[in-house]
Amino acid sequence: MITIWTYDFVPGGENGPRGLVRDLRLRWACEEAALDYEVKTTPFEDRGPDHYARQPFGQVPFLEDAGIKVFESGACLLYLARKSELLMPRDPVGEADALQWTIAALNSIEMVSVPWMVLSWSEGPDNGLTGWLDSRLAHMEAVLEDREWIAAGRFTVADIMLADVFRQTRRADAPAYPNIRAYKQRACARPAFRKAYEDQVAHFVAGDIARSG
Ligand SMILES: N[C@@H](CCC(=O)N[C@@H](CS)C(=O)NCC(=O)O)C(=O)O
Repeated sequence: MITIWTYDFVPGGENGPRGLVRDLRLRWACEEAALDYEVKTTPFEDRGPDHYARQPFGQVPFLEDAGIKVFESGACLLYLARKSELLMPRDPVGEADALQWTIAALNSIEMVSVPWMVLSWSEGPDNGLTGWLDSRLAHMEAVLEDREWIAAGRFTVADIMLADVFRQTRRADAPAYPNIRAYKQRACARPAFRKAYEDQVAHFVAGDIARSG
């Protein structure tokens, strides 16, 4: 049984992160591949030594599977992808394609989209990183012109990562990016995504009830 860790609580409300916490990436992969998993929690507010021993930055998600411990959502996704061809093609060409796009989502898009988001809290959506982010999104808009999924001609773990990176980036919803929007909608229409999303939201609602009760 795979165990996925997330927080016991994150703020709710319109701008809260419920539905966006990165354990969703892991839940989604397990749902796609019908892998058995459970979800456990670590405190959001009092992050203790146990948490830092599992995730050196005190973040989530991290996972455990038969004594193997993995942190970083990208590493966790690639770990899970080894368990199912549904997530990662077994032919070397398809595998390399899915691998490169998983890393590109993290290291060429999320590496600017997250700092852009943080800057936008203080400086607004037109900030010093907007040009860089727009350039990455424009390239992705062109790449997605003629693809249903990003790698290997079919849905793979790379789509989980890429679609979720887009989900976290409000800028990706701009009218200039219809292909990105359509791609994100396709990904989020998948039953495995819906289940992962609804379960995560329900998890934090249940946490509210436990805290108030
Ligand atoms: N690079 C990390 C980022 C993890 C991350 O940003 N986690 C967020 C939740 S989605 C978090 O724990 N934020 C609280 C914090 O950074 O203190 C990964 O992909 O796993």
